Amino acid sequence: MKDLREWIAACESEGELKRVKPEVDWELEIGHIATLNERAGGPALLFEKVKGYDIPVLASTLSTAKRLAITCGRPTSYTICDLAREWKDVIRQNKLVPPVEIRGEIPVMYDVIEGDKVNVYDIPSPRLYPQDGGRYLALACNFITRDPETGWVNLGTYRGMVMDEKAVGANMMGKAKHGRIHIDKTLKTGTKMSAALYCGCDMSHLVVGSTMVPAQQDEYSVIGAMIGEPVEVFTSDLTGLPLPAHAEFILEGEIDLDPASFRPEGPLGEYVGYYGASGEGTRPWLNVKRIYRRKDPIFVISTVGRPVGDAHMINSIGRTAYLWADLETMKVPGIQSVYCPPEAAGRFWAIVSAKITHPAGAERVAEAVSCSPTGHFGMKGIIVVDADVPADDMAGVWWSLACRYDPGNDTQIINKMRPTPFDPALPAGAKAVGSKILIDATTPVEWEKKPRLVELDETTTKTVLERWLDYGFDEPYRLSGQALPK
Ligand SMILES: Cc1cc2nc3c(=O)[nH]c(=O)nc-3n(C[C@H](O)[C@H](O)[C@H](O)COP(=O)(O)O)c2cc1C
Ligand SMILES: [Mn+2]
Repeated sequence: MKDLREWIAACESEGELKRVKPEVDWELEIGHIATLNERAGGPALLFEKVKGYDIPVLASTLSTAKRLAITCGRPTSYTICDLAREWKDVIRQNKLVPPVEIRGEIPVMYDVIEGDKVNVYDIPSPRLYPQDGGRYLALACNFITRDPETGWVNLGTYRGMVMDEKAVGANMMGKAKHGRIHIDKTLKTGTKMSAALYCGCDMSHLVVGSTMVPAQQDEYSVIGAMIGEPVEVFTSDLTGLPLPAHAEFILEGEIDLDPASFRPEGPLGEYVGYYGASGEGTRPWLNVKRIYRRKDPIFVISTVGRPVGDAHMINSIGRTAYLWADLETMKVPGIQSVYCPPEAAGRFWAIVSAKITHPAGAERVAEAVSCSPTGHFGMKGIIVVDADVPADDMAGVWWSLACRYDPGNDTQIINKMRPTPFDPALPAGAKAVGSKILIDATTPVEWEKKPRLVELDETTTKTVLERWLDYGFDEPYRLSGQALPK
């Protein structure tokens, strides 16, 4: 999709969007409505009247698989696992679609606000939770920065707290973050880094901006691959950065990299459902020199916070796709499907369905996950199930844990792993090293006398599946997580 308006229309036609007409407050009320709505699996919300503003606010964008499917341009019956399988193929085949530069009428240049007129309080940034340190403008925004050595442009979803009329926090100092890599390289020759942040375009920008796309890889090209058409950009005469032509808002300027200039920032309710690693501190900020807005712009937010909200759905699809690609790249045999459940914040647990052919085969799969680029960091539980159970079939996974898992024999605890500092289960001050569990929930291949499975008759099943629609069912029969019918 080209822009947010097409995304909203697509959701609306699928009954996946609700317009909230009564006036709502950016102070706590929007955050609370959206959070409660997401917990109940509700629709995307377009708040049409925000107190003190004439700019609508879009929330709860990606908190169901159906809206993720709409975002990826796939049938709404697709599960996260189905979507991740296709994304994994894009990654494996490196099928990127680079952005194209457009000239002429640029929708987001409808309004260009500069100098004294810049006031970020003109945007209805919410304060989500009572213990949050302030109003957050960048919740569903991507920061755009450039590698001064290679020219690589990065998009990263980093939170941004409103600090004053022309200052928005830029929370990208985490060591592995690509924005941070750009900061470190820029610091070799100076202390000012050009940057922009934007929201809008369609929601694939948020999915890709908050996924760990490898360094030196341009996220615009990954978005292009996801939506099947190049992202349209224009080059800014202020910073030289490629900016998305169909964004709703773009804020552009520079970040002072001298730590003496950093300002108090945070906390924000984190995606684990607690305050922790990214609490109060002094952090860099974007000195906003220019704001671009579309005609009748729509602002977009995310609630972060406790699972399951949009942040966890994004984690789930991105980590599932990249972990799956890792396992195939590592040539781990027999992988059927992979799933990082959003309920576990989309990153702490992984389930892998695999054809096991060796007595230690399941351990091998779990160890591969544990050492992979995606799984080595912050993933603390890995469950391997047999190939007849799709990784995202939770009933099947529980059945495997109940009937194919003997804790004494099928569990390995690894006492030294790299946790995420966001893990609230580790004590404060001792978050450098964590542990992880590998669970083999497969029936041992070496058993000569295997438990006798209750099976369906193959011929009858085939006939029944062929006649499925005749019986009055609306759609052909398919379990999620299985290969899609061609
Ligand atoms: C709503 C939301 C807010 C996020 N906020 C931050 C943040 O403030 N700082 C951060 O380092 N990562 C944050 N993340 C995670 C990053 O987006 C993610 O790690 C991404 O890979 C960063 O991009 P990069 O890999 O190009 O550095 C957030 C993710 C979401 C979905
Ligand atoms: Mn990146």
